[in-house]
Amino acid sequence: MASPAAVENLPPPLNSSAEQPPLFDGTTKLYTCYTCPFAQRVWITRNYKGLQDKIKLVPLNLQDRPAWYKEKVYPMNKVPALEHNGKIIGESLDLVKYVDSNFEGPSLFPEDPEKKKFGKELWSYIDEFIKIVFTSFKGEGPKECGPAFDHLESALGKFEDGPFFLGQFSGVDIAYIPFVERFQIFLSEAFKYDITAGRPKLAAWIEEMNKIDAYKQTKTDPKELVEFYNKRFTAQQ
Ligand SMILES: N[C@@H](CCC(=O)N[C@@H](CS)C(=O)NCC(=O)O)C(=O)O
Repeated sequence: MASPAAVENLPPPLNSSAEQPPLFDGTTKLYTCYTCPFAQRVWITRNYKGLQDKIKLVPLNLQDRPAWYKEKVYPMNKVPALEHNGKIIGESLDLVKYVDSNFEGPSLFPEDPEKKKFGKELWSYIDEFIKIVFTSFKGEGPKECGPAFDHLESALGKFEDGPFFLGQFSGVDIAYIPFVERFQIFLSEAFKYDITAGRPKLAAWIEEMNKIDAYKQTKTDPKELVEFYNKRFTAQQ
């Protein structure tokens, strides 16, 4: 098993002129995009479980996507998708669970019933959290999305055996971090808003997350992110 801290040489993204890697040749592949927060969840999971040698990254250039991806691999034409055991599986949250239960490495979901229950609650809140924050970018920003970050702050106070959502590091942290990472950068840049001000638990959580090698290597480039979000959200106003 590879170490979660192993620093990889990342393969370059494939564009429309790239040849398709052999399909169903027995290698497990994660079709991904280095800047996609959904795909990042599965990437962190793979790294944390030390599966760098077992799950090969196949990065795509989404702006200039190879046609074979939609035609032959994943008709939804989105990333992430995992090729495993003769099947293609999509949807990032399902994939975090799938990789956790079908591969070796440390388990990402606690057995404790109270933690399981709270984990489910946070798991079903995430899409709403993302929607609230994205919507706020086109509106009043911090005023609208502040309560969603307060919700995270209060959730982080639920278990005292660690700084993570379920105390110890889990799949729930993996589900949230790619988005909190991006929201922190963009709210600071575009609205001069610090999501950690007055939210010490959120601040501590981000700090602890930043120490996790499996995550560190997957972080997005802040400058590119700001450019991309500026185009996507503020330029249309
Ligand atoms: N619900 C999906 C969302 C995946 C998704 O939207 N990925 C984006 C990239 S960040 C994508 O592939 N977009 C390409 C497209 O929609 O054409 C998941 O959680 O995996």
